[in-house]
Amino acid sequence: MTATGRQGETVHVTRKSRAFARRWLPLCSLVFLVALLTGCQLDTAQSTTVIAGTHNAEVWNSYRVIFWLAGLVFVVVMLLTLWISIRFRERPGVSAQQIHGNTKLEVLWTLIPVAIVVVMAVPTITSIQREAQGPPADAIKVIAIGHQWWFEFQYPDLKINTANELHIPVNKPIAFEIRSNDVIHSFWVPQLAGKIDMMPGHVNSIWFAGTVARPEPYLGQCAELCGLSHANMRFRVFVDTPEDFNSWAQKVKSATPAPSDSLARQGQEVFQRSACIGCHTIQGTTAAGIVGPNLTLLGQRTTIASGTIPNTADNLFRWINNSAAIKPGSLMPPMGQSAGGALSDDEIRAVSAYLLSLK
Ligand SMILES: [Cu+2]
Repeated sequence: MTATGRQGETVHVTRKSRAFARRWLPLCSLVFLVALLTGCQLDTAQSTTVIAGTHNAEVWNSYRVIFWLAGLVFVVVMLLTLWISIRFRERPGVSAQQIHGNTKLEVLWTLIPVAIVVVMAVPTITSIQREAQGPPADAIKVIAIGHQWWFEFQYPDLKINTANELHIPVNKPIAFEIRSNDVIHSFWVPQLAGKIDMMPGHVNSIWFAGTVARPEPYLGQCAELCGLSHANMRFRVFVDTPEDFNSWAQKVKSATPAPSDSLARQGQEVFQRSACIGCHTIQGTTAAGIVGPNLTLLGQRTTIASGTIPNTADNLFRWINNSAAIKPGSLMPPMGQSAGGALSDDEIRAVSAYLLSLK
């Protein structure tokens, strides 16, 4: 091929690639942008980058160093790759260049990653050491127990046992003893702390203080596949002001259920003579079962069914009637006659009113 021929061919190839870029670049950019935005979420309820607890703050210290370093590595490597691909590419009259055995370069790109790993290791190791020191002596002890598929919370010093909705006072360290009653679960409140496995036959521990008090709860959930309703195993953490926490704890401890209206009274009577009391405890009554969640002050909780549906009369009716229709695999047998249980619709409505009256 002659020199002119090669030149003409080059011009032709350049034109073709420009046309190709003009045609596809906008579309590719759009696809990339859409893919990028699908990762965005305005609802940050389960974002670990919203820091509302001491444990998350500790993790965030290491995370942001690693994140920005990884970002820097990405950008530098991409730019270098691009520059090298263009600068040393094969062109008419110029063959592609390869570099072999450049000792200076080899040493340089070995030392840089080592330095990066050292920089990442420092905050990581110091965080691990601080966490390993354990909770301060004045921490409130809470035993968190995973069940298929709900969370039990015991405050042994305060003599409180509750389920699925945890209350803690702001800026007060809480020392958790993490256990499981059946299979492996995982305790995780993205904005506060975790994840930490809840294992049968083994006690794990974690401690943190909630640093931002607010009326809305922090969402928590099981983070270890634990069976059919794993996705329905959620809980809520209320970080209260010290006054709110004390009045909540006082209320739970001194709960003496006395239904005021006749429907709730009828519900209490149905509850007491049914299978309910074999599994559930309601403080101040003869119901003392420990298989299912403790229902003391259930009327105060915002949700039922392990944090999956709002605590309303209609939802309580649906739950008691046939819990497995809401939470597949639920270990609570269907209570409604329509689902093979012993209670009529009226009786379930009365029990719902009774449970809602427990405030
Ligand atoms: Cu799970």
